[in-house]
Amino acid sequence: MTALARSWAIVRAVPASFERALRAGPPEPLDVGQARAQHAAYVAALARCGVEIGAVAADEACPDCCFVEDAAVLVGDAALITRPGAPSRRAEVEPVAAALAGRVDILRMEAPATLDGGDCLRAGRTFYVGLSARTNRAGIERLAEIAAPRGLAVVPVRLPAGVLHLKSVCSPLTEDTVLLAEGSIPPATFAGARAILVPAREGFAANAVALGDIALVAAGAPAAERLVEAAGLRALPIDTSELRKADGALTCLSIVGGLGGQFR
Ligand code: CIR
Repeated sequence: MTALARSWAIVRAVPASFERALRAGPPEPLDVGQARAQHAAYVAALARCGVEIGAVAADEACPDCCFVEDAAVLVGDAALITRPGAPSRRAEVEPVAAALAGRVDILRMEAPATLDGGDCLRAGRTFYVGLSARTNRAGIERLAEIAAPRGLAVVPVRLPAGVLHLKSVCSPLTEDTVLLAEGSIPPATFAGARAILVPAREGFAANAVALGDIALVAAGAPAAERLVEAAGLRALPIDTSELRKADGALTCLSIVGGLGGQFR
């Protein structure tokens, strides 16, 4: 496994209250034990890739707290602590800010701004940011304010109804390529990056965690695995099907920093 020197990831455990996590889909019961086992396997895979793990304890008052990506966005040497769009998720951010504090500068956003990290995709020097039910214009403007002095551009992306976050349908694979679920949003959205189209039947696998020359890819998506490998990365299948029932994809479960040329 390739060692990713100096890279680290903030992750957060699955609470017992996960059975009450927010979700758009049918209310089939969530199996907390299964979600915990899948989360543990995901964290172990990150560690096997050489990523140092910073673990934050679960908070039973926050059923969605394992989806740590939504609580902060890394912007170069800083982290923008978000104000999540779902009011039930706002208490998630402080422990995540504390975990990030020793690693990067901490910057804040104020009401009425809202932003979820799942809406923010960085490819090269550009952040593409979903304008969604969770992220509003004021949230995007705050991110742009922080990104501009760091030489990063921000491009808003209006999302179709029914798409929770921008990264529900895509994710960065390298500095200049993104995986994109076919039929979700136009490939031309990413002016500075090439979109690699994942067949719609495997749309859930368009969200992968790229770590240098390895990518964690949702299990059960052979076409997506082949596309990732054709792009020159090794695909490592990870089953997070139980977490997906609560609308969580692979990137949602970590905030990864220290990668040479951060592109998440
Ligand atoms: C929510 O609805 O907020 C959570 N159940 C799922 C959040 C997934 N996070 C992400 O895509 N970054």
